[in-house]
Amino acid sequence: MTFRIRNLVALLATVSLPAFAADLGVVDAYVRMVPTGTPTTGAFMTIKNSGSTDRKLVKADSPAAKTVELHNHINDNGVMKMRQVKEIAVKAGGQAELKPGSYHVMLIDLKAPLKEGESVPLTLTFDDGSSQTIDAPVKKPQAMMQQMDHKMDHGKMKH
Ligand SMILES: [Cu+2]
Repeated sequence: MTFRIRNLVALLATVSLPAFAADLGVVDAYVRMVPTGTPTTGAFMTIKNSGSTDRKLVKADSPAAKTVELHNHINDNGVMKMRQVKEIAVKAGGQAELKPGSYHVMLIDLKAPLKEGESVPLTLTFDDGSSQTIDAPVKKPQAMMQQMDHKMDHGKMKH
């Protein structure tokens, strides 16, 4: 009897864990191309939650940068500023859009210059303890985005 229960518990553990993590999917991830010598850049993506529980992105990591932070842009009296945030909500049945001018993953102190066409590995950790590693291709921002970004005050952060 004990043996059977133990087997059942082991079986449930193997079955339920991957299914749980599969509720979260990342699409359209990319890292913004920056000129050589620029120490920081942003990573953007859409995180979809097909599950029935609200989730939060709580941490991001990458071997490409010394420091990786979750950021948001806020409008401070008409000036856009970046702020570090503890988490980014991904509502049940919804999605979180990480995009220029909004939430993003900040890569600080890049270890090597970015090259267009290459990919940067990003590991995203969620509040349920699950994590996934994705490859985000390095892309040049569209001209309009670039213009918009240059008008932004990034505070003490060098961009
Ligand atoms: Cu930022």
